[in-house]
Amino acid sequence: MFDQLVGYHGQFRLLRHRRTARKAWVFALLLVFTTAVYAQDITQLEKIGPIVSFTRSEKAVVLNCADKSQVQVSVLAADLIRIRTSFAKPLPAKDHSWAIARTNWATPRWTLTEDQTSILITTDELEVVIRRSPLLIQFRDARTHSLINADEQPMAYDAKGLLKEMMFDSKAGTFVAAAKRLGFAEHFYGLGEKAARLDKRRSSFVNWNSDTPGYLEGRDPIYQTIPFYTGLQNGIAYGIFFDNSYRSYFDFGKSSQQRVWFGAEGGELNYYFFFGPALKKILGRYADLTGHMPLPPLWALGNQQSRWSYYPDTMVEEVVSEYRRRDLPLDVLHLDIDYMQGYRVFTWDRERFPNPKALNEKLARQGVKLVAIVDPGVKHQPVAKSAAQITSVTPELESQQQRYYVYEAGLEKNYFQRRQNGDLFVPRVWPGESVFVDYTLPAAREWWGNLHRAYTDYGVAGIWTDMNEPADFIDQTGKNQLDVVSYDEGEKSTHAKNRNTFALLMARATYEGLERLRPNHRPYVITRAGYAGIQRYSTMWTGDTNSTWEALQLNIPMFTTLGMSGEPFVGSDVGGFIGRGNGELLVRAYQVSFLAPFCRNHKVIDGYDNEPWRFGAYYESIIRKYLKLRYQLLPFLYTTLEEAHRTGVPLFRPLVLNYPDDPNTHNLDDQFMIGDDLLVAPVVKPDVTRRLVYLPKGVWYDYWTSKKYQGGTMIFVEAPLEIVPMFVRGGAIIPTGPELKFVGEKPIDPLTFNIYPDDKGAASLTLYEDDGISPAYKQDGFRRTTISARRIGALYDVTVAAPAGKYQPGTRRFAFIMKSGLRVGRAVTVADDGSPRTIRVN
Ligand code: MIG
Repeated sequence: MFDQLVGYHGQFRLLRHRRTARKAWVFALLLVFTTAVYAQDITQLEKIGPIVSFTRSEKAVVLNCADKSQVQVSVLAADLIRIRTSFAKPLPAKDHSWAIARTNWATPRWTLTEDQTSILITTDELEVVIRRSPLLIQFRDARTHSLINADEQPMAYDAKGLLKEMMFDSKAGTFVAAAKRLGFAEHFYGLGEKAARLDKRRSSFVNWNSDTPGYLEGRDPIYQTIPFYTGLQNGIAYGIFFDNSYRSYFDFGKSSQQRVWFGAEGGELNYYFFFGPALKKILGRYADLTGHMPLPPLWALGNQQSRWSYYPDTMVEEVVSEYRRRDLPLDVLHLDIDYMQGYRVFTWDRERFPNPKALNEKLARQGVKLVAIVDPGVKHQPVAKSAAQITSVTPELESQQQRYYVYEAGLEKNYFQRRQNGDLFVPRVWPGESVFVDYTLPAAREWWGNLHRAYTDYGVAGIWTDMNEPADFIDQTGKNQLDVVSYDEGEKSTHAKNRNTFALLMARATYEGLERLRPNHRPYVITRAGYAGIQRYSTMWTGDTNSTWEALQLNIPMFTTLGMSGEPFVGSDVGGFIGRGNGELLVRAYQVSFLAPFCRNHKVIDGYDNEPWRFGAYYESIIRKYLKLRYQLLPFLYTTLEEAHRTGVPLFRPLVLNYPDDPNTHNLDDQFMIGDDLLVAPVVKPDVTRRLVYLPKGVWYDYWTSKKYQGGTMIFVEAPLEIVPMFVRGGAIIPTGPELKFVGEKPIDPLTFNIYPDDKGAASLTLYEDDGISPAYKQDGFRRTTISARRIGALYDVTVAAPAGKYQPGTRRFAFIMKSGLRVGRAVTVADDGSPRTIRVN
């Protein structure tokens, strides 16, 4: 075990060493890397030939080109067009992507017209103008005919192998690329998990899932691949999802003033074009296409605590009792890799955890749930000679010294990845020599999913999937894996295509397994790596950050960017993972994360302790205040999370999502909003106690004082360590509940509606509630209650409409309170009997 730790920390040492002693070297290296990216001069590539003929079907137009290329332009919806191109050969019959959740679209009405120069496809919302020679595609707004997005050059491919040298995997395939004109005032959002600022204009990126501990701003690629972005210019937004899992490249006007381009080292030039003009509408369509995030259990919004690693079981109990003793709320504790027998997944170390079931029952009595980490690496452990087979029905509790049941079963069924020559692929990860499952095999996914009974049988409530880039200590870049073959629906494709989707399929296996094992409980999965569509199966966190201010400054742009990329349930190790934090940093980190969907404090094995109380009572008391506030805000957070599930519009938002027409929001990434209504402007620098806050147009109220502001301007506010500046949008009603030690500790009674009127004296909310645990919400097991307030003279009438849905919350009280300026009104409390009514509030 020790040499593995050294190995892990060796990685860090190397990074640190290079940073200091060999700065010049790093610089030279960086130059090589960066030029390697920019050197993909796509203008030199072979451009697709002109159109010679086309065929039209009910859903699509297929263009036949002079060079034998084919382009399929499919109309999926009035605002969603798919472009699928095959160069110098006909489109293949196989058309499959792991990212896509929906392929059966009800074709909208559309028309096709043509003249000598162009072919025109028109839907109710879009015009697709396809020039015949050269083949150039433009997207226009069908109502105004104005241009939204245009090819800057014809789609291209590397016919002559000009880029082979520069490709990461020269055998991956043929480089394909598309180029779009760059707007003078165009801004770009999305691309998933990037260690970068919010607006991606003038930046370029690579997608290749990578284990990158201690990453700094600018490090690229990191863990995830979400090849989806939105462009916004003059209030008009469109989206492009380049659904290609090969190593891919995006350049938003970095290498040229003229163009945005994207390309990949193989696969098809296959992309989806979404038209807004609203950003929110695009995120909704993207969710329709790649899957809506299912609702996690409500307790997933609770506070979570982790470290690498809490063991033995008595230490786990100690952490929980410390939380309770200190009156800090807690719902979840994470078990990192040391609960296993020698890092063997689906086993328990009986010395450290003699009775996992009893442990879970004990924790459950205190309202705490366990989440266990599961890595993809299965220890490579040939059966010891003479060892008798484990016949126990609970092999996870037996010693695996002689035989390891997971390895044996997987090998027998031939579920492990192999190299092209048929050899088992044997990477090195935590257990030492290991093997990985080929998750493209449906039977392997099912097997893997079912293995999770080794956790659920003992009451483990969620699964944390890590190392799924997949990381390999032999070589973290993936070079050692290039000849690994996956079944891939019979295509038997190599790593070049499958690396970026590995985590997606592992998460899918896990999610579907949990669904089968506990059909009445919503699965809770957390992942580090992912590909587009990951939101269907898993929530995510941003991996191995540093305990530094620089790392904290990345939280807001990373969370908002993930939200703009179809991943609403995000968070980061609170206070940072690597190194030693301090009280001020930890408090400021909580002032960001107490409103993030995933709020988990976590720490590396040798890092200085980081639990909320570690830096003394002063800092702890501030953290307590924010954790308690998070629990009070749960009705609001959950209502907003359900919106993310239903509409694809994330909970944790950049201001540009709510105010796309306001240029002040276009690159604003030290503020965020929760839903439409709560604006938060944390301090993410040391020794700073005041800051500028931008309030968009409209009425705003200081959350702490209810002081009223007129927006459309910057204001200067005090932000001592105790205070995170927060403002509520005039027109909002924020529902809150009582303080809780954990989700479900007691009924939400009274449920308080904090009413913040707009300048016309109106405010409204549709509260969402359900049982918080079962999948019944997918049918009618929910309750939506619309509350609206309007000013009548000096008083307000608050109307509660009849609730919709079948969920019954039980008897409780509703309290209404006006927050209309410095004078906060008196709460008016009524019993909620589910009947519509109007209440007078002053
Ligand atoms: O090689 O499981 O990002 O959260 O504590 C390191 C040990 C493996 C990386 C994860 C981190 C976790 C750690 N893991």
